[in-house]
Amino acid sequence: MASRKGSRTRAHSPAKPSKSRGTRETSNVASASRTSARSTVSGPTRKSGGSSVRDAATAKIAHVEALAAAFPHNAAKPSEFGAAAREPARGQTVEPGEPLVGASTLSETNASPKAGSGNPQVSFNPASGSLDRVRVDSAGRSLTTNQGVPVADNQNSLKAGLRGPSLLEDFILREKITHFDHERIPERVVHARGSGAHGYFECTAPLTELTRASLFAEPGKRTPVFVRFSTVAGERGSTDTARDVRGFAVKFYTDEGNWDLVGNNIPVFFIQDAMKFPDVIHAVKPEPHHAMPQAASAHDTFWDFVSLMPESTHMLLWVMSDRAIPRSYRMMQGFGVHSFRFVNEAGESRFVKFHWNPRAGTHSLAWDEAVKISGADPDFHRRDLWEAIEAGDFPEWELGIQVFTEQQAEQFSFDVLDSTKIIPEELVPVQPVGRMVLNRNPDNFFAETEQVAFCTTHIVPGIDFSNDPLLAGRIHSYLDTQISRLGGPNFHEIPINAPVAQVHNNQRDGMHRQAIARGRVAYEPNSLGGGCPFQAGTSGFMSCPQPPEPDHKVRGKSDKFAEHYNQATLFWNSQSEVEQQHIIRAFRFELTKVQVTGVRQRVVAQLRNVADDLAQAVAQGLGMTELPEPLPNVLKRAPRPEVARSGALSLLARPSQVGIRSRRIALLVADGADGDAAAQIHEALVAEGAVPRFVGVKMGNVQSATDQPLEVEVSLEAAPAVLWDAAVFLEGEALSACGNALEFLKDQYRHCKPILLLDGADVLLEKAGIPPALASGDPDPGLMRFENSDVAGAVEAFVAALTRHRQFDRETDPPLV
Ligand code: HDE
Repeated sequence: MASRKGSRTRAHSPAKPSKSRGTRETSNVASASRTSARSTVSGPTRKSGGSSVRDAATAKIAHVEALAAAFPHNAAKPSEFGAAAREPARGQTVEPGEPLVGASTLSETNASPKAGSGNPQVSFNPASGSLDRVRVDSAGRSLTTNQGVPVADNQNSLKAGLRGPSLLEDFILREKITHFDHERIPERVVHARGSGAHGYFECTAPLTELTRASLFAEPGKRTPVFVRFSTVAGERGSTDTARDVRGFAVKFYTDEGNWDLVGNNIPVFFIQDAMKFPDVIHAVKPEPHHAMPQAASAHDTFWDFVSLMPESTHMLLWVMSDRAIPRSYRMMQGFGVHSFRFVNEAGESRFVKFHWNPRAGTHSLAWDEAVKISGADPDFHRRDLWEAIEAGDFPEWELGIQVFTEQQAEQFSFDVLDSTKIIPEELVPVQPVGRMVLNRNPDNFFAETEQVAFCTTHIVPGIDFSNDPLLAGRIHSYLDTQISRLGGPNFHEIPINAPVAQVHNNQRDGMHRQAIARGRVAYEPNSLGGGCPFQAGTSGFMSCPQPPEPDHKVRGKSDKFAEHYNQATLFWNSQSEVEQQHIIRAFRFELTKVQVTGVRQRVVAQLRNVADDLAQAVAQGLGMTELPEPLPNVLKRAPRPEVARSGALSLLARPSQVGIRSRRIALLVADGADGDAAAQIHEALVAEGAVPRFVGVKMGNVQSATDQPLEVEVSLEAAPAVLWDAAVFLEGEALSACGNALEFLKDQYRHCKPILLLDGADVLLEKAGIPPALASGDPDPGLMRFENSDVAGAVEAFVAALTRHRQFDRETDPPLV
């Protein structure tokens, strides 16, 4: 028999078990009331006398009676109705006189290494909190079965004789194989391919005027986050660098519960109403008859659908832009897309849109590069994120908000509930309010990144939904999908999903339940649990009241939703010339893959409503001799857009704020390279935070001209040009004899990357067929030739070019080399 540790009585304890307090005598049954306590059927009609209480069982009965008496009726009931319901009352609650009142069993004080310490943690749910409680390490441990039984032999199955048949009896083999057979769970319906990391969000500006959300309460306040980036269309094992929207989902583990901001790297969406989501996804996914193509929108069904859905036009411009082939997850923006609401302590609400801006700047791949990376390293973005965090180069974003009122929204030419529209920053500026830093890789991909469950319904007091009809569908979809993906309604208990805030409710049971609820009360209102857990009243989550719409129950959209092209034109006009060219080429590529000419025609007709120069260029690329008529416009007269050009929409608007940190640089070496120059360049680039590596024709050492051996870290065939941001050729002449090196140089050139050439530049350029100057005759600032004696000058020019990322002046269509 174990004793309860520490006194747990309350001052107002109605019945005080005198000497035996703190000790439950679970044997020694004596009095009549004690006898009734041993029965689980009925009990005394009169209360047992407090003074005669001597043991835990009768004490519990007395305390329960006292609790029940404290609730003569449901005092909170009136607050459910009429005007009172606007301010829900805090639930009625009475503190029980003894912790044992809430116990499921009097025997809970009997300690055991499994059942627990015998000292229950009252008002506490250890299933919430940090991941330390479930992290496993096997150092110094022997192998066991899942039942903890040590395994003697992990090499051989059990057989009847050394050459005999295996035995069904081998429970160890069967447990191992059975678990293996069930290792996979269904992949996400969309966004199946992704990578994640832990970090924190730090509030930099207090937002108490706008929202009561606790994470924005004071500058310096940090909230843990887990972030998952993803592509949309591809399956779990598909390539990272497909042309696609990127998911940007952030789970904030706030002290008032989890908030999931499940956004994308593009601020608009293809459709306006959730009703069309299965259609757009079916159209973009591999075609159902032959399951092709994987992770690509370049096929008939996608373009057939979107060209019949003019509201997709704006999004199509973004997806055909370089936004859809980011250089890195670390170098892309994120957006909440929908208008949400901020609600302050006084219950006042305003609309809010969320923006993530990367400190590393917004940078993208070249399309030809993205295609080649898919072969060279399909995990390109996953590796990049992992390596940056391991190296201590923590990715960072600034969180910005656009806040506006209902009255402002009414003035806009577009509807703020329409997710195919942005709010130009010229209309509502983006104000910075915090920063997010990703500083820890997961321990285990499956347990964390695969099992993390984002839901738009995970929202905290101070934030609320708007009536965006796309958001409404998401509110249903995410919770629903996790139930089948993660096997039941208890996915919130999987450690990566569990909040750090305490969880207390009356939800019970279901597949894979982890929490063991103490006590017998699983309903509310109750008196037997002291009213707990009680409703929080106005300190809890309160939905923001919204004025009713005039016509109830209608399937339709407001008139402003019918304008489909203004913002597509705005996006087009806001791009630099280079970006426009990339958009044209992306449309050309995608539509060339479309086989039905009528669909191609329809897309060009759609583009005529955006800009004729765009439609014309795409049509030319497709060999169309005549431009089709523009698609008919739903609106007779489109409203005048407020903004004709918005600088913020160009990727070039956000250069790197961290210089060339984490940029991967190939230092190509061959016999005869200047070892001193190689070492100096390497050192200078490391000092800038870049990641230079020696690349050679094959692994091993090359003999430098200065006699010290240079060790090749990776070969040209294992790490081709597309995996590097820039290259330095230290010994051109020797390298010019190698086809792989020439190919490397050509790709670096074609993808507009900075190239630094030292010894033997002339012969190398000549053999690769690379023009030493731009087509205009001007020198190519990204193609740098230096004497070995001027390493300092070479590095300076190289770093400056790399900070600009690409040398687009060099680009031609088709490419020169
Ligand atoms: Fe999603 N989306 N979505 N989506 N979405 C899912 O939830 C859905 C939409 C987004 O890393 C699914 O857990 C509907 C917009 C991200 O785990 C699913 C609609 C935006 C992720 C789902 C949308 C997103 C998802 C699939 C239209 C940008 C990955 C698996 C009404 C604001 C989260 C899952 C992660 C995932 C439904 C539209 C972003 C099926 C019905 C708009 C980043 O529930």
